[in-house]
Amino acid sequence: MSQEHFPGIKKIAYEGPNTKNRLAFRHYNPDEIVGKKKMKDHLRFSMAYWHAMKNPLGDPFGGGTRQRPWDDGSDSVENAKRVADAGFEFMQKLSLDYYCFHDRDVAPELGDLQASNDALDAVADHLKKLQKQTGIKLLWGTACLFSHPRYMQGAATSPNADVYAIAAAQVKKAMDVTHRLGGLGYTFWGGREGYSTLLNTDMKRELANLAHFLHMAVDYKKKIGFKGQFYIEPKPREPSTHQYDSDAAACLNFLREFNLLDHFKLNIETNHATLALHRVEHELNVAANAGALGSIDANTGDELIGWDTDQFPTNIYMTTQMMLQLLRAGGFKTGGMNFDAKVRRESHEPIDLFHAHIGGMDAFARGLKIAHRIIQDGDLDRFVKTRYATFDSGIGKTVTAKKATFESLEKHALKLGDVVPASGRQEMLENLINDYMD
Ligand code: XUL
Ligand code: CO
Repeated sequence: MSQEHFPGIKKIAYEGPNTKNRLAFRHYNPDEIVGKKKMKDHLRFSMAYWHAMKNPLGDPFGGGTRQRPWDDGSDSVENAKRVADAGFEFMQKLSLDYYCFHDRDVAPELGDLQASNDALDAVADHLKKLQKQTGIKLLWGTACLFSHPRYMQGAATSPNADVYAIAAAQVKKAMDVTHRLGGLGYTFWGGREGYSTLLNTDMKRELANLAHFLHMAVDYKKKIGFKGQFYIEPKPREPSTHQYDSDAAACLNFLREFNLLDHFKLNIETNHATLALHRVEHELNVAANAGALGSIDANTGDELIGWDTDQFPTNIYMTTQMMLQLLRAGGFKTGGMNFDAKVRRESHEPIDLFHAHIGGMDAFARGLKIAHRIIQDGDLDRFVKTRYATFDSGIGKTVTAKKATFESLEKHALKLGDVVPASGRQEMLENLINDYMD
């Protein structure tokens, strides 16, 4: 790392909640112990290469606004290496211990597949060197199967077998590189795996092709000895009208139907949950209940705009709810908290990238500490347990033990008068959560 890409910005330090320095952590103190682990081991923060390093910040009405002095926009390997240098300087200055990339974020897509593969290999050598120098790890890799025009009708669900073959070759290469870089995981986000109209779509056939694609990935993983975790990242719409991996429940059903559940966990993204009309804690809970909560793409959406705005998460109530789910599920094993988020188009200066990540990291540090205290105190969990207490004794216990039948329940019901369940006490519990928000 020869040249400094963020001159004037020192390594961001923890200075506590009363500091006036906007380039400091107020809550994220990486080595502070919360429960049994350091904060950094609970949160496992990761930089999303595509947003932090590459996103020019265009929108449907205008082009990019962002100053990225580290990227000359050329398709050269030299440029890609300089972008990587900037990325690793950025991660070091922010104490981001992990990063995630698509093949086409780190290296250019060139005229033919072989040339693109060669460029990717050359940049991967450089990334390996940077990882070694800094100790920063690859959380997961993935392949971009959605930007190139050939993928306009999908990749693993394309109606064209040649497109399907190119997508397979691209994933094979991205898995090789992820493996070579010691990646802890590999993500499949559906990209354009979905459809716009059933008038031209054989959904059954497309899903069978997608399942076979994922089975081939599982086979290849074994073949090359890649031990990283596979993830599927649900998203309901955008870019397609109907995305096949529409939410956590749909993904789990697909994985079960095609015998893939043992090989995949889910990567849950907040703004995707919102687009599916779910709270992110719902999606995390659905995944955790199936033993499939793998990783998190941390961001948030603007509730007044109907698309995937990928904003940095700053809402402490939301991060608290997320951390409650994560802690109850036993925390991350292979996954981490990947900031799949971009600064606003108006925030075009390099320093804005620091403010954005500092805010997100502090918001999750607070959420972690608050959620830990809520769990330690136990009042919330005790309330929930008590709410279901009728299933712990008497007739309810026969249900829990799966001994009940319609006849046995009818016999019991006939003896009952009218029954009024206890209050759900939502407002009291919302007040209880507020008590922790100091
Ligand atoms: C798109 C999205 C992707 C995946 C990786 O909405 O979230 O960036 O995280 O392909
Ligand atoms: Co994502």
